[in-house]
Amino acid sequence: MNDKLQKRMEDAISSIFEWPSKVINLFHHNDTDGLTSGAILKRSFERKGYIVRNIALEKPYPALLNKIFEMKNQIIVFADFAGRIAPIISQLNNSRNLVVILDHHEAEPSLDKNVINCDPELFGLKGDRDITASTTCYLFSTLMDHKNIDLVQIAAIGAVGDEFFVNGEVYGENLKIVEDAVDQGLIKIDPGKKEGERYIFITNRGELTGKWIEDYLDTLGGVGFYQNGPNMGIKVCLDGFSEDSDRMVADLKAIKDKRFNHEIERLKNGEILKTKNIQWFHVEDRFKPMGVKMIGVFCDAIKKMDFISSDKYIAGFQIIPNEVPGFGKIDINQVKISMRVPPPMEEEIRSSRRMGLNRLLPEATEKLGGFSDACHSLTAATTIDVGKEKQLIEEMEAILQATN
Ligand SMILES: [Mn+2]
Repeated sequence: MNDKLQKRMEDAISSIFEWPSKVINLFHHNDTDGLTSGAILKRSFERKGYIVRNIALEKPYPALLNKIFEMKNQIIVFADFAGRIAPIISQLNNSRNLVVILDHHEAEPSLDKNVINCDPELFGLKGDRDITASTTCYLFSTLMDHKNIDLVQIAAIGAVGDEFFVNGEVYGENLKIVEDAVDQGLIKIDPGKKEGERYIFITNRGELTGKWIEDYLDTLGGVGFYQNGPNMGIKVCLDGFSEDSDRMVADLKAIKDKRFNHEIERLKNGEILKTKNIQWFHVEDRFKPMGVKMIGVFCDAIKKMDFISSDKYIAGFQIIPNEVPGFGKIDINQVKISMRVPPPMEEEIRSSRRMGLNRLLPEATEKLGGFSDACHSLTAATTIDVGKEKQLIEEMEAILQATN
């Protein structure tokens, strides 16, 4: 591993061991990478005698961060997010708690000695190629205690699940840990296959592909976000598949199909609004009780359907509930927008004939004081205040028309 990253992690570990509290407040993302990260950290800290309070978050919204940093004298760990907002966290923390960030997204250095940012992006690794949060957390846990190498298969599930492949294979640090899992007899590789199908995990349920496990965990974490799905996902990572987890996944998939089909009917019946370059719709709270990741999944699901115009960007809005499991009521008062493009436009964006979503959406969002997070050229999502939806569409049209 990178020496400087290792040193940073070792500093973080000794700071935790020296801190007077024996409780870890663990906040982790709710996708496959985030759940596997959470599972690895939960087990590793529990082995050291800590009480772990883990809470899955879809995003570290500002209102949530304010609430979290009402704490003092605590140990707080963030996994699979927060690398980029280390400066904001530093300000909010003001040295009162010990904070460790184990992320792999774009990163900024911390400004507080008690906020230790172990994001590998700060050390020259690429989070969208070399290393997932699960691998970052696994390396951290093996530095904490070498015997945690038995958690390598969980790390590999995250490494395959985040879908950063080079020529159909995982790469860099992710590749090293997958090879370790192969050596331990926990993964087999099917050389005839690519990407998520290539890695076969040996589980209590027999041999399962990475893709299959990813779908299972994403369903628990994303569809089941408001129904204790993330904790079931962590339990699956640590203890294996069970009848309970299977039943939960089946129930959640049924909810998802029902909500999606209902919405597709509405859109087919004309509930889709069109401007010059954008086709958009609002699901309000009709996706309840699913998490807000589902608006992006839904945009993906419909982007090839025949009621979709092939030459307009696709935008869907979903209201973010004012509650977060583990926190109770919290005034977020925001709406999420997810964007995709129909397949014919993908090539136009790749060849720069049309503007990528990574520019269009964040620029418009910023004008309205919203919160941009993960924006790529073909998939993007941000959040804005409830009530500004139409304005956001107009801002995007203005940006597009100004550049034409
Ligand atoms: Mn990740």
